[in-house]
Amino acid sequence: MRTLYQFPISHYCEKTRWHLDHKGLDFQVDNLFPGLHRLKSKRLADIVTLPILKDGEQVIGDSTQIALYLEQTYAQAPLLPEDAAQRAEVLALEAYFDRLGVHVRRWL
Ligand SMILES: N[C@@H](CCC(=O)N[C@@H](CS)C(=O)NCC(=O)O)C(=O)O
Repeated sequence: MRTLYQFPISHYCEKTRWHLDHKGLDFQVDNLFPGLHRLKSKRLADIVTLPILKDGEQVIGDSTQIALYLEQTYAQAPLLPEDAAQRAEVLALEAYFDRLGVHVRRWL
């Protein structure tokens, strides 16, 4: 079974939900309480942020790492283009919007 440890309101967690949905992968969510989530996130992946995905025995933290893991593990419905230049561009855009996300969160 796949479990996504998340905050429902987090845009990083939403990004991972989109990736799982896009690949047609079933998952259950475990909604954690902000602050107390660190008890579980530290134990699971030794990080303090969500999302964290548990896929069988695999535990992956960070929405970007989860996307790369899904892409490598599940071939269907690719998240990234095959062309190397386009792939690099998508990853650069993704990193850019991840940084922007921090400012959006602060503003909200
Ligand atoms: N780079 C991380 C950022 C995730 C992130 O900042 N998550 C926030 C929620 S929007 C979080 O878990 N914050 C909790 C904390 O810092 O204690 C990712 O892409 O997963």
